Amino acid sequence: MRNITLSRFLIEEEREKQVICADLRFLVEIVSRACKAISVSIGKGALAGVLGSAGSDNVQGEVQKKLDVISNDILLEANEWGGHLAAMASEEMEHPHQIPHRYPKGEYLLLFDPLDGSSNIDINVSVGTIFSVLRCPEGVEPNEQAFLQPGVKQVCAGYAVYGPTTLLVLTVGDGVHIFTLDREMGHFVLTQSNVTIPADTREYAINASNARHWEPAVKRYIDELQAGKEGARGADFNMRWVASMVADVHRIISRGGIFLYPRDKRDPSKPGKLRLMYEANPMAMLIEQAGGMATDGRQRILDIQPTELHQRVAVILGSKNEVERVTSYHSS
Ligand code: P6P
Repeated sequence: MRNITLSRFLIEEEREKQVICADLRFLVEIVSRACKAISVSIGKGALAGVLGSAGSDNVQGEVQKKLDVISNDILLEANEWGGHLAAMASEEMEHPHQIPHRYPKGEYLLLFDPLDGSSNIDINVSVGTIFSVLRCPEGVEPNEQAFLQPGVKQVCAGYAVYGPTTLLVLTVGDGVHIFTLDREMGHFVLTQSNVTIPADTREYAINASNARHWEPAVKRYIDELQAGKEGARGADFNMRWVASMVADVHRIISRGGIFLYPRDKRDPSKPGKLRLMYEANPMAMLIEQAGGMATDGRQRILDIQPTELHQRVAVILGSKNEVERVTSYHSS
């Protein structure tokens, strides 16, 4: 597996399995190159003066870190000239980014959270880039409406995690594959293919400081985990919360677990904190492709029909049997 680069993997997916076409292969390669550039920027940190806030807020009303803006710009500049995209959408931009008239357009819509978990940047904790690819409907202007497709319509999803190593985790609908950045050679090398998530787990991830805001179903589920051997589950559980979705999801992709960012009562207008189009949907596709499950507590995330580009959603994903259990508590 050592010598299978991302490019070779994509060529073989295209040639031998007809799973992807040349334009989608090109798109993934361009995004991977942008993630390499983001990894280099992050790696320089304070040495390049890229830490700290950019002095602006994004459309979510969140303080933008310098690296949020840098990462967003890297992805826009890398993708706008290639002729593979109809438009792009980002957590950092209120409206879709149109392809400049001087460049040709393609059939794909690229959505991304350029630097998820960026509140962790200044404390040197893993962060990541999350991306999702849809087809632009035939003959449709690539405005916001064109993006509002349920997650089942994704043709590709992935994330880069910038940690001790930089990894690219990718699915084009044919399983989940992990590539490690070989910094000396400057390319991603396939290091794990057809990743599967165990159906059971003894590890959960949730921000427990929100417990008083949770719905009864989540409260019941977490209380049972915390009751351990003496409780209804008859087993002890462990908890992890990195507060960087990419890092928490990568742990689940790597060894199983359940991640919950449920709806809570703090702001009824927000059915959760995480965004559907460029966080929940790509992660849900990856989790399902790896044999896991992803719901909002009541329905499959990938079936949700979006109404707004930046809409939020409750997220419960990971090991199938645990996600099924906590989802069943919502309906009982
Ligand atoms: P909290 C990062 O800001 C993020 O969007 C996700 O990456 C992460 O899972 C979540 O928010 C953390 O939220 O409320 O625990 O800080």
